[in-house]
Amino acid sequence: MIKVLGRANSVNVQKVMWCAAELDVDVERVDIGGAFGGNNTYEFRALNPNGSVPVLIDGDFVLWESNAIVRYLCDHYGTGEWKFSSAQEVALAGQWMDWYLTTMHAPMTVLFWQLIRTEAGVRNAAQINTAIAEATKHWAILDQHLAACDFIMGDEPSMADIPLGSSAYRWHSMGFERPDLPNVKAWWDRLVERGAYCDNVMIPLT
Ligand SMILES: N[C@@H](CCC(=O)N[C@@H](CS)C(=O)NCC(=O)O)C(=O)O
Repeated sequence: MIKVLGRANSVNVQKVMWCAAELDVDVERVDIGGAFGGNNTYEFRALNPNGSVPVLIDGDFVLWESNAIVRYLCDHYGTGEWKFSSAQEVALAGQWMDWYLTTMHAPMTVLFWQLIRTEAGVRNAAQINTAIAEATKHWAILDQHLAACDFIMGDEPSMADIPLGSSAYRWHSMGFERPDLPNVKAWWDRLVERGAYCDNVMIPLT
């Protein structure tokens, strides 16, 4: 059976677990990282020299970087909308996945650390406001895209939805005044209807 090393409340682990559940792939997840530790051992760093989670072990194949793992799972185990047949579809899905990583992840991480991991009395309001403005700019781009489709690649969910969709739970659950982005909200409501999403992504933030 495939193993995923990583704690369930890591957004990067959630991407992988959500994807595996959508593909109906059985996964044994092992709690590593955060309060569980275990990611700074010699054995773990032999698997992932970064000491970060998730790590996927599929037989003798080892892979780290959550987006790469999602791509591998879809390519190797996906069917239907979970496995693209054209280079253009793969590239477009990759565009949104990479965009999340290079653009959206940073302000969303500031918000998460400030609003969830930092006590109310010592939060940095300037950092929070800058991150909200930055993230809003990016979510607005997705909102415009989603005006024409139910999911990022069209009528059905696909790997393109995984990174942004995982982050969307945090965006809609953290306590701040959200701008009105109706298409992003409607897309998130569609994700919430999916058991695989609820079970693996909608894990209490605190
Ligand atoms: N770019 C990497 C980032 C991995 C990463 O930073 N993981 C965090 C959890 S979200 C981690 O391992 N933090 C240390 C820990 O959990 O102890 C990926 O997408 O897999």
